[in-house]
Amino acid sequence: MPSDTRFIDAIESHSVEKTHYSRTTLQTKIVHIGFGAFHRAHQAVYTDLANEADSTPWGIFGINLFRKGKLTEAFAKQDNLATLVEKGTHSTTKRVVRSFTGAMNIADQGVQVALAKMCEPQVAIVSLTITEKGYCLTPEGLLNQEHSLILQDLISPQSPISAIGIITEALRLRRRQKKPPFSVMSCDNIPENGHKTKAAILGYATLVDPELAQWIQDQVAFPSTMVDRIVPAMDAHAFLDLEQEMGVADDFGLISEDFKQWVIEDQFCNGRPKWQLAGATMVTNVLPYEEMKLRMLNGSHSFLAYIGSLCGHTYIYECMEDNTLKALTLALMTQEQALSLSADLNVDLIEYAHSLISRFSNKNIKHQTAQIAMDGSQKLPPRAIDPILTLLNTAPFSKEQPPQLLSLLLAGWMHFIQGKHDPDFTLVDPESKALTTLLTPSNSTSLSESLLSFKPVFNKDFLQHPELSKQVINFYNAIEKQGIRAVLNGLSHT
Ligand code: NAI
Ligand code: CS2
Repeated sequence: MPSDTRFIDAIESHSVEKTHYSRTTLQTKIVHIGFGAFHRAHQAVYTDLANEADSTPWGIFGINLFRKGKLTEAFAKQDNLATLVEKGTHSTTKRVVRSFTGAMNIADQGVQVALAKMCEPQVAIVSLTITEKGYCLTPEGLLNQEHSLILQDLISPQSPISAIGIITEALRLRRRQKKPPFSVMSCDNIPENGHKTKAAILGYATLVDPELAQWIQDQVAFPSTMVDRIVPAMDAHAFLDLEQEMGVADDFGLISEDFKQWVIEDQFCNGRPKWQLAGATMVTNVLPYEEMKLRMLNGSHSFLAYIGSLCGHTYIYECMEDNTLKALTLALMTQEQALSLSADLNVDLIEYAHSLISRFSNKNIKHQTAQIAMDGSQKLPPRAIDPILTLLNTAPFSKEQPPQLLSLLLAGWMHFIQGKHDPDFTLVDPESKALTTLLTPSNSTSLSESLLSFKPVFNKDFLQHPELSKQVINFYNAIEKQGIRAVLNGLSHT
């Protein structure tokens, strides 16, 4: 029974959107790893709405790997309910999300408690939002066997610490206990996220137990998904805003934009909620959707994260108030990224680009450029490197005339990671150590040339094209000598 009835009374008495299905029969059928902001404002909402439309509700149990603290106990006290304020440019929806059954931190309760949860017989899906780095992949998309978490898990696979090790161990236990497997569904911004998750898990399982790897190969489904909703990290100001909107404080509460989209490859090995009843699109191949969103939305986000930060903008909506930056972002979407997409989705890409500009312009969403700028080593390959390489063979571009704005994005990242634009700068990236070493000045090589040797971002296909590297270095030098504003003004897209 919830002990904090004050919280429940407050949200009951407030005018909030809420579902009405009975939660007395709500069982954990989904275990979600990476119980961060995005999952709670996206997949949890879709599941809540699908539960309302269907007779068999699916409950979600959240697991955090590395976070510590009493938050999960506080969540139980409010009966595992969470508030969400969805803010459009002109309207706001206050919502209470009712699809959760509980949450835990492995760092507090230990991995065996998490494994026991994942082995409950009715669990049918393990989903993930663990950020790009959580998959422990090489730049080629295979398991990184040298990754520190993987090395540790290979020593003690039955007490794993990586998400990959934990899922594999849970599948091993289920197989031994003769329980059906669960589907593994990635909801991270990674192209072909299902295939990559499968590659990581099979790569790891093969090292631990080849028979188990074969069983996973035969029995477990890894649907890919394209996910979209802008959900900024909460800060003290956002929590205050949320409290004023909802009439009650909620440490689990979030503020998101009002838009949401979810495209899911419909291949599950043990059932799924009827997410289509909540507006999700079920497809046989999610790749074209992922590519469109990752390049046009996320690629532009990374452009604004680096170039916008160098211009002194704290939030994405401020970048959209900067006319030069806004025009360049639209040009990046329509004149570069849109041309790099491999399949025709029958989507009007110009209209899509304008809708993204309008979402980015939403002043009610305080999305920090610095948040998006994090983990660039993981984000740049799918958002900038892959499209550039495609565009070298796509008119009007060529190997001699590479795309300008994507090159500028890369040069912007090279400046950003030096932190000269911000006296309080800290580089947040899983490769920060290697990058910091490359940033140490040497007499023989310039910093930009030195960074071009950073393999997680600049793969050998990229380095095969001297004009491409030259264009990135030219932009790098121009930013250094003339300043970012002069470089932007010198481009012809405004
Ligand atoms: P968050 O910071 O609120 O949560 C991140 C979660 O990932 C935490 O639970 C953290 O413990 C976990 N994590 C971090 N490193 C990990 C590792 N090495 N292994 C396992 N778990 C790890 O971030 P948020 O907003 O939930 O975003 C998470 C991911 O969701 C993003 O990286 C992105 O791929 C995806 N996403 C986020 C959107 C957003 O607007 N916030 C929108 C679309 C997708
Ligand atoms: C952002 C995304 O942080 C980032 O890298 O580009 O989280 C973005 O907000 C979402 O993908 C929108 O769906």
